[in-house]
Amino acid sequence: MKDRIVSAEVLVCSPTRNFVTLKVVTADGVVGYGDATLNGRELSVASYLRDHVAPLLIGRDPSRIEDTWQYLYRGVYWRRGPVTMAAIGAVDVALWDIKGKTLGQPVYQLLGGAVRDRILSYTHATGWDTAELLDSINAKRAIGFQAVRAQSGVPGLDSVYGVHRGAQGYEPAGRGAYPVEETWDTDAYLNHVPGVLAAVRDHVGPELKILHDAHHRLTPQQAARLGKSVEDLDLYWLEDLTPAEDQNALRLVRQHTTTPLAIGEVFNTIWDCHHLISENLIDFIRVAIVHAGGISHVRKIFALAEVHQVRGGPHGPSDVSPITLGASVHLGMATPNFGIQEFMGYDPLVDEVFPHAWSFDDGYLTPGEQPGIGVEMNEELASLYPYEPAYLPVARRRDGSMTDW
Ligand code: EZ4
Ligand code: CO
Repeated sequence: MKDRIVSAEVLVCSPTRNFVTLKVVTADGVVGYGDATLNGRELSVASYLRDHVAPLLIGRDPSRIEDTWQYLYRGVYWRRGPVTMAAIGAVDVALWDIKGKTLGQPVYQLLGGAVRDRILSYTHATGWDTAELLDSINAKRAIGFQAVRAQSGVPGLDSVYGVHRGAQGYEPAGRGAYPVEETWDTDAYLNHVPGVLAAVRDHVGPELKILHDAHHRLTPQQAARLGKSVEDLDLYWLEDLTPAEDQNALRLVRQHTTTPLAIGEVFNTIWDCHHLISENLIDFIRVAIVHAGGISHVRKIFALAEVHQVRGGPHGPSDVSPITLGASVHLGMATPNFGIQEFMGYDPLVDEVFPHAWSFDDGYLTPGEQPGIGVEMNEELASLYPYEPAYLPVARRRDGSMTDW
């Protein structure tokens, strides 16, 4: 007899930061986990799942992954958007996890099997000044990374995206009832950052892959100027140069520079990026498995990208759970045009709450051979860390007007 879903439960926990997890259980006792974390808006996805999706899952055949995706996407009328798509993403990953466990296979095998032995990954290096940034890069290289995202402070600004405060590693979300307000000055940033990236290239030599994230803060003209000014540094990519809503913004940038462009961590569907991909306006598409509808949908985005020589470079910050990272690594193993996986790393407590078969070694990630996604949840430990309100910062220009964070 066909197995049936008998429960779908939403687990919200905050082991150093908030995570939303969907736990799906079948009549045969198979448990699948999906990540539904949407940084700073966690409870909205928890409610969407708990109040509107979980009841519809009960009694469904868990093997019908694509049909369930279509049911939750097309069956709602109100399509797309980060909340809806993170909820669908969580269901999708939980069902792939169940399928893998039911068939006794790691998910990458079900996606067609390995096309590579391991997944190249990059991590974040950060410093308030160039000397500190170079130390941070040295430390990341010492643990094996061959690709590093370099972010530095900007003279005259007290907080800058991607740069840590105090002794802790960088974590953009801050606990508390209100978002932190930061002051941002794009001119100061543009005057400073090309010199920093040049110093980084000079320090590391030609081999290390260097990436940089402008976090949606530039106009197309400013972005084109930045791309041009760092062209000789042979960056692996410049990320999120312009706000991501405007799919035409990168055309001007493209016309002026050969620096590779990456975008898409805030995209939810293939409809957010099909133009960028099919018009060859980007080199890397950065959708996260959780925020773009799960493995089933991101697989389609990557397939479209393959036609246009665009590579996958999924988002992998600390705010997507180890379940999403595992799902991303499985998909990467089976995707010919996969480029690189962001791997910010997790607090040891997060690794303990989500014990995982995936592992990092010598700059590469591998999914492990555990059936399913290979990430479980220590629910008892998680329950000791209840949800805490936390927000990403907001940014204002020097004149007080709001700008993109
Ligand atoms: O700011 O995940 O490339 N990585 C990033 C991240 C994002 C956060 C937002 O939740 O841009 O650090
Ligand atoms: Co980014």
